[in-house]
Amino acid sequence: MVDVTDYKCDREIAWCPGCGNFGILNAIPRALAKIGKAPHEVVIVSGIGQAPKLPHYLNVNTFNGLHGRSLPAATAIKLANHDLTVIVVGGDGDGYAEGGNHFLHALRRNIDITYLVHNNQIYGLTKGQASPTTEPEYITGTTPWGVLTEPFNPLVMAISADISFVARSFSGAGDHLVDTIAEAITQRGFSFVDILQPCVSFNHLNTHSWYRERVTPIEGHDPTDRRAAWELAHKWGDEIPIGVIYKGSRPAYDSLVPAIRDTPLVKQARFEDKLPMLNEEFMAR
Ligand SMILES: Cc1ncc(C[n+]2csc(CCOP(=O)(O)OP(=O)(O)O)c2C)c(N)n1
Ligand code: SF4
Repeated sequence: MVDVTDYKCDREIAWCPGCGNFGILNAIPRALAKIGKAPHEVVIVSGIGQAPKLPHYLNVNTFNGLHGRSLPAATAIKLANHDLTVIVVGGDGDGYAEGGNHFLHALRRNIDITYLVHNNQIYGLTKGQASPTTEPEYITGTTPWGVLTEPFNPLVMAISADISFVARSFSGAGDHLVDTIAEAITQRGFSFVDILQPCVSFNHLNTHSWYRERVTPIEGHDPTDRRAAWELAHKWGDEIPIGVIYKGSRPAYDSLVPAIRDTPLVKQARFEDKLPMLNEEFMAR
């Protein structure tokens, strides 16, 4: 029986008091305990930023790589050992700017991993520069005339790519966030959750109360209806829908690769063990 305390870690947390990241740190072990996943069965992969510090604060297997490069590392881990539950955490800068190219290709592959983006609509770690999801007109150090472009819509991208699971939640949503993460992890294929997460130090527009006044749980929506999902994904403003927005039906990538479909790489004979057989084959040519 898995318990949230199995994930407990006493390392000192370097986030600002009141940071929305705490809600996500609290929800992930609750979601894992809910579905009975023990720490040794899970790897949390991250890049660089405030959000990617999250796995340091849990007793869990971790791979901490370069800024924006977490998805390729997670893909490799999953393909090498698809018995592992692979979760990726990162910020909106990490995922939609520096890692935007990798996001596109992870969507295309529908790899069986769960991607949780802490979307605080700002670069937190590097002190408040605009990110691809910063609101138009918002003034930051890199946008002295205010953001002049339209924000990137990651949900629309994910629905367009027809991945297995697309959801939005809020770091202050408690059980809603736990249930959404648990469902994302149990869903086969690429599961993506955009989590609204206030950065109390550098984003003074999208605050806890700003999000709380707007987030509205989705009701009566059929997540297999792609057109309805597309419309929900475009809703932003006075009302911001949270919940499961889309469920696709494409097969997960690892089920398509003949070399690993039945036996993950880690369980296959080592390459050195195959050498005598390969030598024999080549010499006979
Ligand atoms: C390739 C690269 N570009 C830029 C940086 C500098 N850098 C580190 S974290 C960061 C932004 C982090 O913002 P975000 O990903 O939104 O995460 P948050 O800190 O808000 O959680 C940047 C630009 C870097 N480390 N590597
Ligand atoms: S700078 Fe923002 S994202 Fe980083 S710890 Fe502080 S509140 Fe959180």
